[in-house]
Amino acid sequence: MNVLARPLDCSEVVSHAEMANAVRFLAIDAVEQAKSGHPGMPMGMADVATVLFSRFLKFDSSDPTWPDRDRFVLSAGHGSMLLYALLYLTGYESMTLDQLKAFRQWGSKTPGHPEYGHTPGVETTTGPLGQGIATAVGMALAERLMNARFGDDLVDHFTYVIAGDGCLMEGISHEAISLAGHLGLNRLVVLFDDNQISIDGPTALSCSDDQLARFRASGWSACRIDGHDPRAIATAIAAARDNDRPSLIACRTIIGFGAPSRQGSEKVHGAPLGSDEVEKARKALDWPYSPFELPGAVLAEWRHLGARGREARRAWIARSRLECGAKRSPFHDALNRKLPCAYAAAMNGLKVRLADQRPKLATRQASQQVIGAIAEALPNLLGGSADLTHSNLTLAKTQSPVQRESFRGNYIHYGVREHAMAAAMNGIALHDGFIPYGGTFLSFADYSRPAIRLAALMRIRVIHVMTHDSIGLGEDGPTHQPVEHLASLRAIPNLLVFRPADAVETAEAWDCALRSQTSPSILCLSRQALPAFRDAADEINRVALGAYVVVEPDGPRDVTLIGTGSEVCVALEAAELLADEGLRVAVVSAPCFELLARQSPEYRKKVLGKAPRVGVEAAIEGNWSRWLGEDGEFVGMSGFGASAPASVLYREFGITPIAVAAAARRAIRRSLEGK
Ligand SMILES: Cc1ncc(C[n+]2csc(CCOP(=O)(O)OP(=O)(O)O)c2C)c(N)n1
Repeated sequence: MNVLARPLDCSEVVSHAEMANAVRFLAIDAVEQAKSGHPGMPMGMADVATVLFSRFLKFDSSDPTWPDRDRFVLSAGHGSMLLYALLYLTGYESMTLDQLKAFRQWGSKTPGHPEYGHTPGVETTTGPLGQGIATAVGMALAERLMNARFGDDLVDHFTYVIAGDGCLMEGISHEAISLAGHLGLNRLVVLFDDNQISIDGPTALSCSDDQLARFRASGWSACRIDGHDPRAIATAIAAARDNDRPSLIACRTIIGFGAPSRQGSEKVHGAPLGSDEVEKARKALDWPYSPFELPGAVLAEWRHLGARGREARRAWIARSRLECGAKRSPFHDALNRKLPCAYAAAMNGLKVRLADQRPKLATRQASQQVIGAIAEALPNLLGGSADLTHSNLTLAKTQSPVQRESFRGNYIHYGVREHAMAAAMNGIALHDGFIPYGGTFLSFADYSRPAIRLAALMRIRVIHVMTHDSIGLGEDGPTHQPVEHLASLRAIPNLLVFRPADAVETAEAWDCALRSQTSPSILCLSRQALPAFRDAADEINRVALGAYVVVEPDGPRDVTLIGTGSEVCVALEAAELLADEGLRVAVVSAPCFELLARQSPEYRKKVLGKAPRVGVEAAIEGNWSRWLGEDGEFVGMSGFGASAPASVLYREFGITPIAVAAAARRAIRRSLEGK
């Protein structure tokens, strides 16, 4: 038991039941007031949450971001009122009673599902089932990695998760528990709301898994308890904390506990109880108070609990001063999201070298050189791949694998678990201490997409290295050739999708991704070698502009050719063909549409020009029309690829300098006819 463990009875004057009922009724009343929400889960899990928060969770409500706090993840995000009630009761400043009364309303701190960055005390955004538990695996992993580097005095906390049947039914949960079991993440404790009910009715309608056997098979310890018995809950959590494996505690609960005619049924999952049933629940649970009213002693006891971690936090601050001194230390550096000076020197040195040597490289190879050049300057860079290390080229020579025997490594073999990798990277970024990047093929971005979307929503720095970014990968064929992926990823708000065209651009794209503290990034990289066209005579990061002019003709432009990634060199060759005919052709490289959209209208006009435009990208057209305008032409894919050598595919699908030149002539002709 840790120093925060408490005796079983909450206090002399307030019983466990009263403490738990405070949570229950705040949830009931808020859902009732909002006329929408999910009362069943908070009512069912109030006992478990009360025991966790009152006896085990290490936190200080006055400092929601204290680095050594325990992390609490409500994976069953629909039960958000459970979390909001706890934040209010334990005294988080921003969570007032008025916020609970404004549950699910515009501008409130109490949105329908918990949102990271919106509500202090919410560790991660949840709602899409299964994401929370997988994100928590990343948090628990980050804790072990930080602990291995900085020791128990600075890093020594648990990650607790409340997950429901839905979370465990989702496929991502399996990838996540398998990874956690493999790595032996013993600081991870999952409290499973084992109420056997989901929206359609009893889980028996659709699921007959033996969850305990399933978790045990993945290397977890697992037990089942009565989720309404505080002693059983406390005993199980204490045992879980004392375990050398991650732990599942299946808490058998009654959904909607206390609502006499609805408890135990799906009817209480996602709708207000209604005033009659609320009255009955008040009688059944002996809670004779009006909506949002709390007995003073109960609130006082909860507030006392919310401040109980203050001592532990102060002791931690004292220890960290002793360990690290007042000045900067590696520990502070790890938590500081800014990049160290040594990084800028390493990155600039590489750019100069690449510009001098002008190597013909696949951009995945260029990326490997980037990682190699910056890894030592960025000790908190944490690499990995979903079993494609040798294709993604994500491993630097100086990196070593993370293993359950040693968390001192800095490269994670995520296994063939793209979705869990993406969610774990979210958890690692949320935990703080590391900049996670992970590799897979671009065509498998769809496997990771729900977690990528959450990273964008949460505004966190996570870097996806997605190689084999077009038909240019060749013989593996259409299953592996992304065509719609660029467009679909570009559709996610706040996601930076980079498609660098040569080695210098690849370095610049990495630089942008590392500096983007509030956006996740996807680096889309080629399998095939690409010629260098950039010299880096100056230190300006041109990729950061989103698009820039590579070739500007003398005199007014007749046409502007815009390419991304491997098709910039197609545009450059097309420009030569057209120039031979006396046309004045500009070529623009557009490695990041999102960053281009953030530039001033003047800059965009200057780059895109007034002349007709032709876009070229070995992918479907998607949202290119924004850059090409009404009169523009697009040269790319209109369906799936095929299995053949890359050069044959480019020829057969008509993504060639000749095709681009022909499109340019058409665009010029049309524009002349229109004048
Ligand atoms: C990925 C995903 N699919 C579907 C939903 C919609 N949904 C929300 S809760 C829920 C049922 C979850 O059941 P369970 O975890 O047992 O929650 P409980 O009924 O116990 O509250 C569903 C299908 C969702 N939020 N996320």
